[in-house]
Amino acid sequence: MQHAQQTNVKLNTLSQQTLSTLPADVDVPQYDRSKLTAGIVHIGVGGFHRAHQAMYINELLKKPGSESWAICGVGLLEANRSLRDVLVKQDYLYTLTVRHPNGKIEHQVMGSMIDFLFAPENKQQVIDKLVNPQTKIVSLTITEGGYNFNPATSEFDFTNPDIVHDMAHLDDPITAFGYITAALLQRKAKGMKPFTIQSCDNIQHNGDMTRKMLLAFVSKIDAELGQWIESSVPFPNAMVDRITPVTTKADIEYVASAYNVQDEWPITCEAFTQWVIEDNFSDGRPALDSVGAQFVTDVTPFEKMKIRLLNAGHSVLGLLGSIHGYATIDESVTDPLFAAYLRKFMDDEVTPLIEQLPGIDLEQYKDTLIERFANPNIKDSLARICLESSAKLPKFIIASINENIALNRDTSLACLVIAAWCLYSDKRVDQQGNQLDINDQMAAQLHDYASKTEQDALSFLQLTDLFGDLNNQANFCKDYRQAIASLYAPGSDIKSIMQARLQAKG
Ligand code: CS2
Repeated sequence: MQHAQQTNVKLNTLSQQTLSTLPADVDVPQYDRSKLTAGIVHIGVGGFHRAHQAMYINELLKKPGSESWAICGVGLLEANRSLRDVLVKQDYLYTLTVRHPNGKIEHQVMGSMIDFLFAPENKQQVIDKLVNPQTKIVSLTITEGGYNFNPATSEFDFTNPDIVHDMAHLDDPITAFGYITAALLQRKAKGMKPFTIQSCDNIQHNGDMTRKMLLAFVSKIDAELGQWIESSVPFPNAMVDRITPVTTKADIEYVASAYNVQDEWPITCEAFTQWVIEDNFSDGRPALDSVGAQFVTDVTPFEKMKIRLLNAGHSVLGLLGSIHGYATIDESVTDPLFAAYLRKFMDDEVTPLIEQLPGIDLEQYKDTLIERFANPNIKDSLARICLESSAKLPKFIIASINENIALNRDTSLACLVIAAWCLYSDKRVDQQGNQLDINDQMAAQLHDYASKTEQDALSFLQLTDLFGDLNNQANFCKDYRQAIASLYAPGSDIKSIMQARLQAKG
């Protein structure tokens, strides 16, 4: 591997033309990208999509016969403008840097994306692309919040101003629901087949949830379209998994120094990857099972296992670790107390709720999770984990709390996490007084309810859109009051509180 000298030499931009200058150890697309067509339109091209679905498709395109399954990315948000600019400059190519725990690094250049439409600039172009008969699958990573459901009731939120706008202006949509509905209306009118809608977000029953939300939206617009969607649009559920931290300046510099090429938006991720998908598609599908994904008839147990253990585990470390002053997941989980707390949470407050899966050893799965979290080469920031907690925690942690309460089981480890979230939202500083940001659609409400805690210990729980009726659960509330009292005590130390809770569990 050659290293660029620290000079002012201007590096070539990564592009189709400069691919041949890359050293032999970089896995570059050898397939003819000019022959590809976009069978998949993907809405929400974040880091995760580029490390996961786009990687599987890149592997698939290496096989002859799969040319019609390339990806056209779509960015709905103004914030996607710079991504579009970079991708256009780079012929939609980018580097995936896979970092193993032992320090091994692999570089792959992904060639599976062949176009990117920046919706705010040309909405009609996006609708046309969705209507184009080449488009067989519309996939989504719009984050948990993008599905527009009330976290406590899981019902569609008709009050969202963007949704109100889209209901009245389907020719000028803002949301994924608006675009998809506009396109399906045209497909139906033209007698075309619908596309499959494939969610790749961390929501249990992500396909069912997408279906429910889309049908709620469409019900107010066109009942016949609703019936057509119900009877003919497949929404395969899927479990998706690959830890993908936010790209840093260091990642960009690393690619530049390792390969003498300028990639302005490389993606770094762990080596582990998993995709379990229900085999339910309207108009064909890529042979993803030939490149490591798994097709099943029912994904429920896989997704529950992943969301309640991995994603919840992240939130446990994210919130408790942030209060302590840790910055990354690996830093938190290499603290033996945090590792023990996480393991006990997984063993006692989640495992009994998870169905035994044939071929999966849950104990081993949990061991692997802790190893993956501890990967010292993946600097996954707690800030990323705590981002949009209001969309995540109801699905990741509160769902398990509710199930445990119904079974009369203890929830004390999860309870401290909720109390820590309250402290985080209230004080917005860690134990050393360093600032913690709340990046959350519900930031104002979170802060508002949390900031009344010193007058009313249960104030945060009264945010019923998130917590449902937890504030009426006597045992939970008693425990939560204790957690709040210890966290808010002068000079309190999160580790001693965690230790005490662990000991009380026995
Ligand atoms: C994380 C996920 O956002 C989060 O809170 O738990 O992004 C997680 O890294 C992925 O789901 C891993 O597959």
